[in-house]
Amino acid sequence: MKRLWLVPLLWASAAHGATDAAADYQQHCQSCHGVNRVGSSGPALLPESLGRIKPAEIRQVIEHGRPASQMAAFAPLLTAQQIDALVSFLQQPPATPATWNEQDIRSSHRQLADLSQLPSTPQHHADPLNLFVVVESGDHHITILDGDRFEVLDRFASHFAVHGGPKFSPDGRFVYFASRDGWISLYDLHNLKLIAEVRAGLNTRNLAVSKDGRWVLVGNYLPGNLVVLDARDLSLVKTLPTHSRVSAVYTAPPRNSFIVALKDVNEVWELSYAAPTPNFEPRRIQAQDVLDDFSFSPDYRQLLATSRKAGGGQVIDLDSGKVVTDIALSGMPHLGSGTYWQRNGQWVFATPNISKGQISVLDLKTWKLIKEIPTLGPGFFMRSHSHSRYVWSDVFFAPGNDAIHLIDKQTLEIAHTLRPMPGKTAAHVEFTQDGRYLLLSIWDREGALIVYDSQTLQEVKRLPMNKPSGKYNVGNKIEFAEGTSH
Ligand code: DHE
Repeated sequence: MKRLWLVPLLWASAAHGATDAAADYQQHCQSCHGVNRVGSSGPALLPESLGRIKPAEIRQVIEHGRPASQMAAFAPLLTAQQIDALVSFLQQPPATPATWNEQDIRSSHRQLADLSQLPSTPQHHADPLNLFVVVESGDHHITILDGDRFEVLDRFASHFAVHGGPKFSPDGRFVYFASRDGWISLYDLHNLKLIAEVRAGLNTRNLAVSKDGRWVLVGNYLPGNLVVLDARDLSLVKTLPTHSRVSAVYTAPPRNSFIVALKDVNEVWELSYAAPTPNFEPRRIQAQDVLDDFSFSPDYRQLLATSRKAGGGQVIDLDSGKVVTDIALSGMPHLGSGTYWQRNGQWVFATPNISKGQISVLDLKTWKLIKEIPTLGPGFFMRSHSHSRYVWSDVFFAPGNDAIHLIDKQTLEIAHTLRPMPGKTAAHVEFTQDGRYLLLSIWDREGALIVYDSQTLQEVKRLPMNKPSGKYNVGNKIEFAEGTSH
């Protein structure tokens, strides 16, 4: 008999907690984080948006706020139980599923400047092809840097959590950003001005720009779809449902197409933009596994993807759609960060591994493993330049992540290990267009961008920055240069 009483009591108290949290959300959070938690002036608070944050951190932010942001501390207003209830409430999907349709995309579009009224030549004295775009993830800002003098030309607020590399128009004048919250922004590097923005989804992965500069493709987790935008002003062209979360989108310049990685189905999609008015109908390449982290051969004929079934990586020929080979790679390769170079007249490809402290080096013709280079710990990013003797590779996931390895591209040995700021994570490098200098990030709120001479390895300059995550050189990016990310 007692049990019969206990169950309804527990149920009633759980239901009461949920109702309280919903009411607390409405009262304290909704004005900034939006109706149904889809975001407004503050970021979206959906499970897809919060998945990367531990519950303890969510709790900490509610209690104490976020420095240098509008997020206030709620500890004085809410009890510990109310905060606990809010933390679990935010990790559950909303009672009414969050949606974002074509009308929402159109309504979110904002034209911030009239391009036709702006000069079409650079309105600054820096070399437009040697600018750097730096994402400062600590306080969600973008810095534009003169790549010759290493001086700041502009710094502006981005949307919450820009992720993936910003992508450029083929002439290097425009740069496009994607935030995890779905906002796509268009910025003019000649006039140092934001031109337009649009919210393409509620939870976005990344974007790609077509080789001809006409289209921007956005890949979303929520809703699971692709969004095609007009690259001139980010107006909506088309949405394509994928019936799967989209892991990432890439442009394949020699193929005049976009390649799409899908998270929930065994398919890779190719969307041609070769026609004067493309219809973006996908060519579906059937795969034997979910393939969601890619790298490409330099000619974009072959795709190298992580595959659990293949025990590491799988190579797909993009023309035939057939599997070329499986590659056993035991350390969970992070292929998207891989890089290639010439060694003894042959192309080699190297990738860091997320679960093992080793760099895997492959022959790009035979796809045979040449060497596994032991490192101080699992890494995330690798970078080089055709004029650099070394590949720079971090140890992102290890306790000693203040170290960065310089791997000799010919001997495949670690030639140097630097510790630019002991105790602070050193990661992500990008070279100047001529390869003479390189910029390295210290991923800390009191971090820095450190400029090195790539030959002497001497530090040339240190610019204090707020967790500078990635940095991207315009010239290297628009040339799809060897050694950088594409
Ligand atoms: Fe990234 C690029 C996926 C977590 C920083 N990341 C990419 C790309 C993909 C990807 C597919 C290439 C897209 C592009 O450049 O257009 N990233 C993923 C994940 O699946 C993962 C592991 C989990 C997730 O939730 O997304 C993940 N990434 C992170 C982070 O936690 C990092 C370190 C911090 C952050 O900003 O979120 C991070 N990812 C980056 C950066 C790039 C990136 C800086 C661009 C690299 C480049 O040099 O081009």
